[in-house]
Amino acid sequence: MTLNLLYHDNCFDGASSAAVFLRFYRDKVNPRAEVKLVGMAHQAGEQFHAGLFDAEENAIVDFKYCSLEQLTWWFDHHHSAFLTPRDERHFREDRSGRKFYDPSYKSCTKLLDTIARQQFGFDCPGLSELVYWADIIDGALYRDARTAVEVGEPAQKLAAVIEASHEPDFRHEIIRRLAGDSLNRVANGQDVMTRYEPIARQHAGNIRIIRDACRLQDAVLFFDLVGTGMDGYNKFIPYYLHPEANYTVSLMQSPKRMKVGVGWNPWSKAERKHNLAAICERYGGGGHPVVAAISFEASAVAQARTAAEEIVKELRRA
Ligand SMILES: [Mn+2]
Repeated sequence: MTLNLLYHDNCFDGASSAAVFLRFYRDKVNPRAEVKLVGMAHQAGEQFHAGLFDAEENAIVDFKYCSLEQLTWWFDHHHSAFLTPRDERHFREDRSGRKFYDPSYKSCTKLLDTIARQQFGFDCPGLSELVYWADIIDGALYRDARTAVEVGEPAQKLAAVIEASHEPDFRHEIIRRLAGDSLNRVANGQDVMTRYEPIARQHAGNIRIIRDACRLQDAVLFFDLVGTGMDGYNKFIPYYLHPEANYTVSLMQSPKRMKVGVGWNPWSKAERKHNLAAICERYGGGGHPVVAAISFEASAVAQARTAAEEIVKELRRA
């Protein structure tokens, strides 16, 4: 019996969802399943190819829906879960009882754990810490920006390691460990801590780069990171530097893509008037109402910059 488990890669909620699903599947469906883990990244153009679904069972967690018949399990909470209206129709018509979507959840991990518990009698107290932290981290439920940026908790350090990791085998190993061991033991592991050290140094550098690059106007913070070599950052840094900002828009370049990131300050006292996922969907991107992104081809710097500038203007009008 084989299972392909596709999950949102380089994301703590994605890894946690994969770990909870793995445990659930082994406990409630098939303890002897041979499981292949496949990390999925958002990209411009075609998202799925048939080879991803070549096992007897194929599951996707914390990632977009796919209407291929080979998909047998699906759990997601992203606002932009469907690539096309046809995909959404396909999901609404599904009667398998194994595909679940609820964008009101802060994390896919919590959604999965809740449904597995209520509908499949799954009960694994050993995972409760992981579910708790996935919800805090993916839902940005920190007390304040300082707590989010200081990265004091082992779970936050593990999240930073997963987000920055370029080692798929290591990420898979972490998921398999999280499925069977305590979050704290996994997060405090020597191999996680060793990988966190350079990330902590880079994090400190990122704070300086963003401080220098950002421009605040009408409570919208914009920063262009093209040319800085930075292709990722702790998304709370902007609000730590500028608590008075309501929105941030950033532009980043990595070897694989240009990315426009858009976020709402989770500690803002103002009323949010925009759905950021809906704004990004207009440019082929997506995400959640409070944090969303658009991917462009790596060479499309001008196109991405134009989109970022348009979004900044739109948010400033609020
Ligand atoms: Mn998620």
